[in-house]
Amino acid sequence: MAPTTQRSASTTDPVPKSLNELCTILHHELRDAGIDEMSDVDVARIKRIMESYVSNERDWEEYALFDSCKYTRNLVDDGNGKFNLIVLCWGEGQQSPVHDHSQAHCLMKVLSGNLVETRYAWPEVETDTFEEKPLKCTAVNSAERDNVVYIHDSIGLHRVSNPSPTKKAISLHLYCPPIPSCYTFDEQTGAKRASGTCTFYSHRGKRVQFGCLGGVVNNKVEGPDFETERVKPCNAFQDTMTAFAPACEGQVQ
Ligand code: CSS
Ligand code: FE2
Repeated sequence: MAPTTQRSASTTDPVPKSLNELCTILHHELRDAGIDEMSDVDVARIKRIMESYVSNERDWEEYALFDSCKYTRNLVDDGNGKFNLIVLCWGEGQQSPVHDHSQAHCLMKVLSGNLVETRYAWPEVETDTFEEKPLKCTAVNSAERDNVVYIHDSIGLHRVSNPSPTKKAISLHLYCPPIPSCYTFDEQTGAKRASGTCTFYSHRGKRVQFGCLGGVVNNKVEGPDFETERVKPCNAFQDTMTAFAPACEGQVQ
């Protein structure tokens, strides 16, 4: 991150009164943002802005789409390519694999339910051996409604879980810049693999049946992945998210 100059006063922070307002504010705040341009101060400000939005179900119910086999990723705003704002819906016991964030800044706000973020150190690089080593857990953070968690590759890796066997959870994720793909890690061995394309379950409340990274033009889903995904069976989305949500990985162990 770039060096920071202390800017004062959270009193100058805009306070979004709705999810739409949060989108507008983020477009303004992040209009020039890129991977190198977001300083610690910028991150802290965006975190405060996201915290100050009080989750209101009416704002996000159209994105609250669940799948019994995996958590879903529902695109709210593509940030004109500068960022992605995504609603993630976590069924009872569902979780992500351990993953990195492709050098992007990731801010996760809980909209409903409770989530657990388990952090890990990057695996030690073994240059001359292929020794398997469990990942080292560095922190376990619980996040409640309206809490915001920040992570970046400079902090480490993480897994996000909905630990509840009875309650769903919903979170709002800001990625700046957007993450087209990342790496996932085996907790027991540290083995790393490419996630494949991170796809969406819905775009602005419209279901993307087969998973697609492409844009939405005139309400029609477009994108290079779409045709190839079509040939897959009904769980194609699961396949396109191979690493993020392998078949029913989602049970908390
Ligand atoms: N990075 C994961 C969720 S935890 S931040 C994803 O986008 O699917
Ligand atoms: Fe993450």
